[in-house]
Amino acid sequence: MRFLPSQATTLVPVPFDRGQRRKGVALGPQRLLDEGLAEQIKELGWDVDVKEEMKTMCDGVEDIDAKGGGDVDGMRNPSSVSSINEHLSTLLQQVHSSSRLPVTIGGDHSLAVATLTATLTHHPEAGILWIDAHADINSPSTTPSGNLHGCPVAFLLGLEGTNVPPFNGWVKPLLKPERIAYIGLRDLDSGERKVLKQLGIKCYTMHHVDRYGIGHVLEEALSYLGAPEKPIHLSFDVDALDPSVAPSTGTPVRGGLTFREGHYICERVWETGSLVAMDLVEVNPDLGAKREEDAKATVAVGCSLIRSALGEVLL
Ligand SMILES: [Mn+2]
Repeated sequence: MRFLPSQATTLVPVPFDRGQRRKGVALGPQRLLDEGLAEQIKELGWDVDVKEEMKTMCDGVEDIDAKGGGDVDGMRNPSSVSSINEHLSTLLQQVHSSSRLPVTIGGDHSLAVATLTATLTHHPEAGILWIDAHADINSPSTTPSGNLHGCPVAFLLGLEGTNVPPFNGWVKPLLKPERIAYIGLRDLDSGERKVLKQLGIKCYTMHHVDRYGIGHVLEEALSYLGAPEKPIHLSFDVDALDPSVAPSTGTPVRGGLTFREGHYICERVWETGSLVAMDLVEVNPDLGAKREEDAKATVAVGCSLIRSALGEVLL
């Protein structure tokens, strides 16, 4: 580990679901913890602590949105999304400052407003590796749904339409377009395609994974982001995986990464020694055709992705 003095990590469960419409994603973090995630990481040789502070605040999100007026300017629940993220960002910056690796467990992907803010405040040079079926780069003015879990990247880039309250009170455009690379994309809105092309953002869709293989794609993405010399933030949305591997998620899209491709990404990022933060988001144990069976599989895969990024190897 290049940027950490010792193997110490802080797990930050954030049971937040207001960046999208489907109930249940708030149950994700507890399910991962119940699966024994903290103990599993300890067995890999890490000092592990769990910061549970966000739970209490997440219990009060309905009130926050009621006071904030609900849906505003085409955005759904901007008040709770902004205030949860502002608090989470402060908490994660403390984790970075204490030289521990923050692992944020969602909850929905709107939480990346905070995780990227904290990482880029502490490591301005960090490259963002975004593993997702979606680009999450809509702005409040381009989003077809108003769901803010589809917008975190736009806020960090400071794209047109993101300079809106309550976010403009604290979110800064800390991310440069050349400091993010996507892998796994396969479901893009038309406004997103346009902005990805305009800004020349590095995108490896599933087409590229099929054509060149995950090994080649990931080497290119890592070298593009400057690893191993530069720090890496890994933001992993479980919907990047094929729904046959991670069925319990809010916006599944067929044709995704295989079990091994997902884990390979995490293993290879660990090998660089450059990981400074990780997000694992969008596990929704309430979803999936075979409810409990699907939830178990998805929770297990969430835990094993985190373990792989924290040094679990096959041999
Ligand atoms: Mn996402």
